[in-house]
Amino acid sequence: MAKREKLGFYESVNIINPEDAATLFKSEGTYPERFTVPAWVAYRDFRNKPYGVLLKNGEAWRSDRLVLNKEALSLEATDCFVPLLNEVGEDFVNRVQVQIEKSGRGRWTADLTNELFRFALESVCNVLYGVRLGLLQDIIDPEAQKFIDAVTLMFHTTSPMLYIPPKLLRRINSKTWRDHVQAWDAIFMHADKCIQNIYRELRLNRKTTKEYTGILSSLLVQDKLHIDDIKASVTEMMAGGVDTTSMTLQWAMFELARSPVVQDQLRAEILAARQVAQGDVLKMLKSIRLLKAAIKETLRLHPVAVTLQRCTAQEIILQDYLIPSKTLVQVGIYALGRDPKFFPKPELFDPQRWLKTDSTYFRGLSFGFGPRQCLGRRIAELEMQLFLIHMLENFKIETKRGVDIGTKFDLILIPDKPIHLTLRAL
Ligand code: HEM
Ligand code: 2DC
Repeated sequence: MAKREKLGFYESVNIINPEDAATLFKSEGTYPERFTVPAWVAYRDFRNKPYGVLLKNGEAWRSDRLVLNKEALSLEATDCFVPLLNEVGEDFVNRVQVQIEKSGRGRWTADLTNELFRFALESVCNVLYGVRLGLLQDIIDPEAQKFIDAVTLMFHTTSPMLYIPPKLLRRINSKTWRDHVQAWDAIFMHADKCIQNIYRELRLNRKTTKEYTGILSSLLVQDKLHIDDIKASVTEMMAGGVDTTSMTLQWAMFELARSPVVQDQLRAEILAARQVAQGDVLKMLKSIRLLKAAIKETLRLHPVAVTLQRCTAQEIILQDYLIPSKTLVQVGIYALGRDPKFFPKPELFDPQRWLKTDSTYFRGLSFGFGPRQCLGRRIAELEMQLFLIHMLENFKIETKRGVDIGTKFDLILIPDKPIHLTLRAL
């Protein structure tokens, strides 16, 4: 059951059983480490860039992460994200409405990949910087589009370097390495520009406004992290905020298009929640359990990360095997999500399965687990909830029947062909 395998030249123990995952995560300790993506470290070492939380370990990771948790995961902070993400969701709807009017047919059919990239970058930047980039307008800043393309290229060029050492590719000056460097250069350059703008503004306007102005301002004002560490982690969050939520939303709309009954249930839940909350969005988010389950269900079938990994901090026993300390263990969350032993009728898109508390133990792991879990989790969840609320209130989502979309590994998991969705005005 637990299987030894090689990931390139990395040996690892592979598991999918939720009980084993529980054992692994319960023993991970204070400084959990995952598999370090070699290409990402190689770039930073090559350019002499500091690591953010994504790549740090030990005490350096923990002290940064504790400060960042307060800004990105605490309830205090996340309540402030809601109005920022809500307005971006509303603007996406407006953009779709314009496209529908242009078509003159009451509907719009398209591959929404780039539209969703723009939405996701607009969203994460509003939370990070408290600034609208205007990416939901017809004409956008070419720098922003470059950033989006750079993140995709960065992921794409990372995967070959899981198997071939980046040092080697660098020595032979291969295209993969060059593209990878170019991609990260573009990412850092643009993020730096955004960060500098806020930094400058903050120095000019010394008056401390009471209004919430985003994660970066908060970090700068607090002065608990060194500016280089702030920059490194904010850059990671900006890059991490593009392909992850956008691809998940695309899959979510695809699944809802194929399950019109579920789609109607969600719409009914949202309408009821809106009425009860009387326009208070924060309140509304507390009564949309099925929508939250639908997002979990989407990530079960379409996780962003194919596996979770931990380097064991101590000896553990999995399925009668003794796993030594410092062993890389991978939880195959893609395989887990599709295994009938753990999810009956796994091919069925059924959000309700998450509302039965007895069958969810260590199964919802899409954002990882514990102190090392996804730092962007709350941003991602709120962004996706608010997006789907507004979309379902305004459009019927449809897709051509019988089109099978598979999954491709491009470091993150993505659709293996374009998904065409139709948005019909309600
Ligand atoms: C880490 C998934 C969106 C930033 C992770 C991990 C997973 C994950 C599985 C590894 C966790 C672990 O090892 O336990 C996802 C999914 C997303 C998403 C499914 C959306 C659907 C985001 C967003 C951001 C972000 C929007 C930025 C705002 C990060 C960072 C880490 C991380 C910085 C590394 C944290 C650390 O090592 O301390 N994510 N993510 N992610 N994610 Fe996300
Ligand atoms: C890729 O074998 C496959 O959230 C490898 O937002 C193991 C592995 C290790 C780390 C994982 C990675 C996989 C997939 C992408 C993840 C990453 C940790 C964080 C990252 C899951 C499964 C991601 C997408 C972050 C990326 C932030 C970055 C752009 C600065």
